[in-house]
Parts: sequence; C-alpha cells; structure tokens
Amino acid sequence: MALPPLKSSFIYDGCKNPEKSQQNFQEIISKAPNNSEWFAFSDLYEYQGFWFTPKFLEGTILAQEQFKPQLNDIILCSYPRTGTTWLKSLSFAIINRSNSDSLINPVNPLHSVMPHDCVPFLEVDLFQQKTIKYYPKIPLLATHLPYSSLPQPVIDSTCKLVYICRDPKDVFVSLWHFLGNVKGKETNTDEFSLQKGFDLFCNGVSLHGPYWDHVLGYWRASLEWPEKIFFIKYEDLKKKTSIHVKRLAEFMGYPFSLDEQREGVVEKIIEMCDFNNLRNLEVNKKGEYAIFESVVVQNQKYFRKGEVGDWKNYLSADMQERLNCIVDQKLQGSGLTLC
Ligand code: PAP
Repeated sequence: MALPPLKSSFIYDGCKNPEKSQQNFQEIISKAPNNSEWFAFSDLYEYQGFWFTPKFLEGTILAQEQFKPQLNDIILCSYPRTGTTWLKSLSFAIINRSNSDSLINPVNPLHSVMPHDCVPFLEVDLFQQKTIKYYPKIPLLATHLPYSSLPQPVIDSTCKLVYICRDPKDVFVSLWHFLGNVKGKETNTDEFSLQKGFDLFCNGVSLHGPYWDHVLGYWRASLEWPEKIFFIKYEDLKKKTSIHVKRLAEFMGYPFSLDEQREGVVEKIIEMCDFNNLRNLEVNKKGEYAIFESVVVQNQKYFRKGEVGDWKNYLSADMQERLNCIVDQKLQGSGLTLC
C-alpha cells in the first residue's frame, strides 16, 4: 500500500536570540528551588511545579520561547520510563510502513537505529541544536514535558499528542535502575539506595515529577480534547497490543486499511517493535545514545525487562501500600486509576 507523502517536517533553524534565552534561563535557574539528593545527571530544579535537570530546563525554556509545531506534527509525550521507546518504535513503524515487506526487511530503520534516534526529543534536540540525525521529514517528535509546560503553540495548534503512562511502582523501579546506570554527577551511583530514591519519588521529587501531576495534566486534557490527545496505559498496550496499535494508527491519521489488516501488517509492526526483537538487535545491544553530549547511555538500558509488575521484585508491601495510597489520593475524582 502506498502511503500518502509525509506532510510535515521538524525544521529547527537554531536559537533566534541565544543571549536573551541564556539570560532568561540563568534568571529562572538562579531563583528555582533545587534538590541535590538524586544522584544521576545533576541536581534537580523546580520550574512550573515540576523538577528538571539544568539541561532539560534550558531546553524547556527554549522550546517554550521558540517552538512552533507544524500543523500535522504528532508529539509523543511521556514521563520517563513509562514506555517512550516502545511508543516511538510503534509510531515510527506505523508512519513508515510504505510496504509490509520493509517491516521485516533489515532495511527498516528500526533494525539499525535506536528508537530515540528515530524520533527526536523536542526539548533535548532543540536545546542541543544538533541536526536531527535521522528522518527529519517525519512528523514525529517526543517530549517528557508536563502538559502545563508545553509551548503554547503546541496547545493552540492542530498538532496531535499521544501520552503513555504506567503503573507508578514499575515506573519508579525502572527509573531507579536507569538512573543508577547513568553517570553524570560525581557521586558513587552504586550507593544510591532504592529506599532513598523511593522516598524522593513519593515526595514528588524526581526527574519531571511529581509523576501523578504529570499524568493528571495529560489525562484531564485528553478528556477535554479527545481528538487532540490520545491517552494510553503501558499495561493496556501490553495486554491488547493489536487493538491499541490500530487505535493509535487511526488517531495519528494513518489508519490500517482492510487489506493491510488482512495481510497482517498490524502484526508485523507489533513483532518488529516487540521488546525481545528490539532488545536483541545489534544496535540496541551494543550502541549508545547521547541524551545530551555529556550524558551518553548504552542503548541496552532502554530495554531492561519490559514487564508489567516487576516492582514486586523490589518493593516491600509497605512501599507498595505507601505509593498506592499517594497515587490513589492524588488521582481521586479524576476517573483515572494507575495502580
Ligand atoms: P526513557 O524515558 O528512558 O526513554 P522509556 O522508554 O519510557 O524510557 O521506558 C523504558 C521502559 O520501557 C523499560 O522498562 P523496564 O525498566 O521496566 O524494563 C523498558 O524495558 C521498557 N521497554 C522498552 N522497549 C519496550 C518494548 N518494545 N516493549 C515493552 N517495553 C519496552
């Protein structure tokens, strides 16, 4: 099946007024409350109710000042460790399915390019002003920004948002493992205890946290503008992948035709983006991904276990109850459950 031509592209031609932006960033960060208890990357700074590292904060401020989406961009939004890599892979494969053969053919970019390099992060890539390495013509972007911190033109335009969330207990465990592997600060990361990270996470002090506020922002917006925001849970995507991949494609404006469904294109995409398939690819076993120039992570850290409920191997009954209680309370009345 021939796809319609790609309709838009992410073109960022550099910071318009770098001195002014830098001054604005310095002013904000100098006044922001900070927390130095997390061990990875660097200290966290509170901005607009959420915690950022300085680099993420600088990228956020730049994006807020300067980013204008193309009308048909699709932005994949998430809190870290909730399924971003999977969502990027699926969305990228959906948009690029020029024919079903390429999905299983080694020429498919996902065979040789780490999903994060297929879909650039708005605040990271914009901030670094690095050329988008791959596929600049694809109308897909990603962000870890909370809904309330998105650049206003993103809210005002017709571009679409997809948000993925996950059981907070699995998010925390995944985050703790991940940050334990990211070297940035000169602290001995091996000594950062699960309990310490857990306390911080429960207090809402975590990268892009509080987690529940991050989720609630997108949840509420998705109720108000369902045609603009597609909201999905990692667990649902795991359980009924085929149904949700079809819904996702439809929402994105790339629905599967009946012929494609009969030919098994949906299944091929799912297979291509399956955890074990991606994890075992050479690029994801051996390659590295530069979040920022100074923060380089092995690709395999993005493919740890990919399971629902791994938290049971790490959190005590007390910890489970504590986090469940906090999240239930925060989500009360919203119509959303996460635990
Ligand atoms: P990021 O924010 O650092 O990019 P993100 O991709 O959101 O991380 O989440 C990583 C989690 O998704 C990992 O979970 P775990 O630590 O509990 O294992 C990772 O294993 C999981 N993951 C990555 N790719 C897939 C996939 N294709 N299918 C299911 N889960 C996946």
